[in-house]
Amino acid sequence: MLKTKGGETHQIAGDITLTTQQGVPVSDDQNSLKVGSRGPTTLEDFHLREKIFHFDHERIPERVVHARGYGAHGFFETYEALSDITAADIFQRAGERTRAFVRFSTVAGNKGSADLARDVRGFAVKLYTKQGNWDIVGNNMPVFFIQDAIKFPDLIHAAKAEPDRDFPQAQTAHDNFWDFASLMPESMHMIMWIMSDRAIPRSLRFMEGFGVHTFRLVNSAGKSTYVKFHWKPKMGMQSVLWNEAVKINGADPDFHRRDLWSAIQSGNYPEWELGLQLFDDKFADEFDFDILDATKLIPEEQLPIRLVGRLVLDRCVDNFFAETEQVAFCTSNIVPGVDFSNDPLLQGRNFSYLDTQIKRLGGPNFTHLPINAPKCPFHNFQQDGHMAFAHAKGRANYEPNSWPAPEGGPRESPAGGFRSFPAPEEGAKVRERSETFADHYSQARLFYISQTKTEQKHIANSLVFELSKVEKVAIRERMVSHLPHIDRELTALVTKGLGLREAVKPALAAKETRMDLKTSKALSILQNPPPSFGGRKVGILVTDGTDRKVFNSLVAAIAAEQANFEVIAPAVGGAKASDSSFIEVQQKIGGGPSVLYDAVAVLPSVEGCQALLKNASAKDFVSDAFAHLKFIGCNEAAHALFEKAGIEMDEGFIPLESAKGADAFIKACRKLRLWDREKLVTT
Ligand code: HDE
Repeated sequence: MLKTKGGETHQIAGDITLTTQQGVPVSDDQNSLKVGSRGPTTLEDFHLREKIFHFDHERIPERVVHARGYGAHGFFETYEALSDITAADIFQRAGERTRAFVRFSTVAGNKGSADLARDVRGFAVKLYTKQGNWDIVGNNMPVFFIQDAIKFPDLIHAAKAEPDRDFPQAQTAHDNFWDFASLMPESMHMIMWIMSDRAIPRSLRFMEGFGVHTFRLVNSAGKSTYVKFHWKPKMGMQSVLWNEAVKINGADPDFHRRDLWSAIQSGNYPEWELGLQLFDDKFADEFDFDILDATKLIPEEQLPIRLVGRLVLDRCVDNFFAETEQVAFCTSNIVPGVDFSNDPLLQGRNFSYLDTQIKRLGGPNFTHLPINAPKCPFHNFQQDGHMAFAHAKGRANYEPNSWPAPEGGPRESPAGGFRSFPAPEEGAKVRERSETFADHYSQARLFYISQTKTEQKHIANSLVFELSKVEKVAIRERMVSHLPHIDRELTALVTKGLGLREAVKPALAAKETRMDLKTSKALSILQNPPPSFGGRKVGILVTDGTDRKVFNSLVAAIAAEQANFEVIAPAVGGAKASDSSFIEVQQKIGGGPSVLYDAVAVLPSVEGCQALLKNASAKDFVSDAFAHLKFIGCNEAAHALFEKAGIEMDEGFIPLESAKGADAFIKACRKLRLWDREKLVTT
């Protein structure tokens, strides 16, 4: 360290010397160049100017939708060759691994918004195949709000903050959103999804992904098969409760990104299987709905999913900006063997994504960025533009040309090159929606009736919550007027919850709701429980004097289940266990509320618990865990805390006095929540 007149800190270079962007070594990075130490700053200070100029330009426009996101690297592994169905190179060889990058996102909130917003989650996958980059830019819900791309700007304007006041942030609970939705009956199916627990996932690792639109797979003989893409999480699905979501947003607005980061850093790599629903024209013609309508899904029970590979995320980014922020997904990035359908939403997206990248990343050369560049060889005669740093050598920058190879550059490949499926198309040029898109309610009903009673209640509760934030009564009522077409009981629950004095007259329906559709178990989270408690997290509350043996047995049981834990104590410096050994602590009480964990264990000593009784955060820890239906492992000393918090212990409390107790606790945790308790607590 140098001693200086002003007392500022100077750290002197060892191996790495600080330089300007031009490579000029810097002697002093603490002081600008001035005329006398108290005089004016000089304009010739090129180091100061360069440093501040660069800082001033650090921001790029955030994405207009899906601004808040988090990405990770990984690979896709093909289970079996699918050459009978598609010529896509990625599906030609069993066991082959292809590099992948995935970005998860919320839709409505700004880049700095909180992770647990009630929202759709983006699930965008870039597959760096040997025949070019293939982007499957999907969501965690299989349907969408609108049927035609022309309505997208309206949908997003209505969902995001209102333009005069710039709030609310990352919430649909406001007049503009529900005004728009209630005037768009086609959105009702998606409304059921976003009002369900699917919109508040516990972890990005525990949610499904969907390509949403119908695509085509085309084999080398030119035969086309329609396809819907699905991503199935290996660790099962799981969501939080709404009251929990609200509190997580305060306790840890980065909850989802921290969870993904920690899982990958600790070697607990999240994994999904790619599923295909494959069908032909005959199925499409006979299906109850139009396969080009993105507000409809094809139930798995009607068209089973074939699992064809797995996606593993095993590496965090080195730099968030360079990779997650600059990654540019485009639905138009497809490869030979894959093709589009005429879904009008998909067709509009194919324009939008390329267009938005040019605005966001500042020019046409965003494909040169390492995260966006293919990993296979690529050659063309495109050149110049802002920030071009990849270019061909030599003289030929056009073709046809008569320069010999290799100077002559690349040429087209009729045999291996991308060819569009020659679907015969004809028709008058019209602005018209097909009549086959007119059934707006049948699948909204299908989704609702496929849920358990608990899940149905959550849908009703969130409709009541959101519509209670709507100020204009006419908007609330217009929204409720759609519900009779979905389910009578749902209508009654929402009408009552909103305190509407009279029953609302049902909206005019373009088509009557079909009552003959069979329920689909696959649409429910609770009817598809996870295989284990693995990947989940226990919060262990300790004090000085906590029983070491009990603590150790719990930690061992958690490890055996491949779950994780954090220790919470009065001070982050640690706790002294019963045998005077040291317990490492990750969170101070208050900093680690129980909403951050899937289950909790409360293991104070008798004296330690006396102090907890006076601690409001300790009481919140247990009362929230109880209200959020969590399993609570505890020793006898903890009972005083439950009593103080007004909790009546039930079968969700598992005694932790011995190693056997720990196993019983983890076994209970596999159910994730004690749903029966929900009758007793309303949040
Ligand atoms: Fe997007 N969408 N979208 N979208 N979308 C964008 O592209 C758009 C739609 C989805 O992590 C934008 O790069 C239109 C459906 C994801 O970087 C933009 C329409 C689905 C992401 C855009 C839709 C999606 C985006 C903004 C209606 C699920 C984040 C930034 C026709 C299948 C990708 C960007 C990432 C992002 C347009 C509808 C998923 C503006 C016009 C349906 C996951 O181009």
